[in-house]
Amino acid sequence: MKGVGGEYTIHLSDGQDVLAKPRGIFRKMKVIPTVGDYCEIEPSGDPDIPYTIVTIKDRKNLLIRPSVANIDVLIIAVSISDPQPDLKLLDKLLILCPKLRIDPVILLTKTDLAPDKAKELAAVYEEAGFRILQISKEEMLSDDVVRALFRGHTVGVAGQSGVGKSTLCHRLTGKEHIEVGEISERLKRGKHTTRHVELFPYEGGYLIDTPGFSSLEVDRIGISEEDLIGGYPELLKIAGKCRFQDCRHRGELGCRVQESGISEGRLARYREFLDIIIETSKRYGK
Ligand SMILES: Nc1nc2c(ncn2[C@@H]2O[C@H](COP(=O)(O)OP(=O)(O)OP(=O)(O)O)[C@@H](O)[C@H]2O)c(=O)[nH]1
Ligand SMILES: [Mg+2]
Ligand SMILES: [Zn+2]
Repeated sequence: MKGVGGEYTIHLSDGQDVLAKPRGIFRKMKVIPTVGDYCEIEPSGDPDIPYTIVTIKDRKNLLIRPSVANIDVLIIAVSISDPQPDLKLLDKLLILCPKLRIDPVILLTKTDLAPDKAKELAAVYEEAGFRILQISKEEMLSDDVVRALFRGHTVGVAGQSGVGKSTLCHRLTGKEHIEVGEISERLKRGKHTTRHVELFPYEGGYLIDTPGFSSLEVDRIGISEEDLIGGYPELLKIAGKCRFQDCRHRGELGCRVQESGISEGRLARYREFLDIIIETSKRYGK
């Protein structure tokens, strides 16, 4: 659940929390126990730290910053206003998710501030093939939606500063363990940040709220052309339909990208990302 100074809090299958230290072998193998890991423990004989982590299960995925393992679902929070939606960040996160075997769910927040704009944006991403949920000051996710989202899953909440990630976590759990910041007028960003990553048991799964998720270091994770297309279900639908088998949908002869129904904005961002990938692979010889 969390690790502070080499001591880890382990949430047992019976619901109990216990303290454990990793076996020395992990250090030799350069394996760092990470929040989100599934592990096995044994009694250590030390009354202060009564357990030893003896095995760590193979990970489904591992994020470096923030450091979390085995995320199943990523709620990507986007506010319709205050701050303005950063669709480039949204699309980047949507590209990243399939690469890391994470199910993305888009959460439109603050829809009370601009209901019409919210409907429009929701329609764009729904048509693209994503799951999109909406909340406002008055409206919260239904219990059924929440239960299905969390059951058996480790769920992270990502998004720009100030979109309402902490507010969501607070409304879900009713707990104040996660700070909510007023947006500072001068900096236009939230005031405080949680200092360490921590999981909270919730609805048969786990919830993570960490401010580090705002950028998720998307630019440092090597994205290939193949990964890129994974973030565009609408383009996957027309795969092989253009005149050229290897069409990149950048205005080639006989390109049928218009039939995909992709929005202008998403197509422009796709082409922008593609340019960067092509440029980078040229520079480093692939
Ligand atoms: N109008 C409106 N305001 C909201 C809503 N949800 C959150 N807010 C406000 O938005 C501000 C920022 O919310 P936070 O939950 O702190 O945002 P955050 O995403 O955790 O921000 P960081 O921790 O900086 O990454 C707070 O003042 C909230 O009261 C909403 O649905 N409608
Ligand atoms: Mg926050
Ligand atoms: Zn094409």
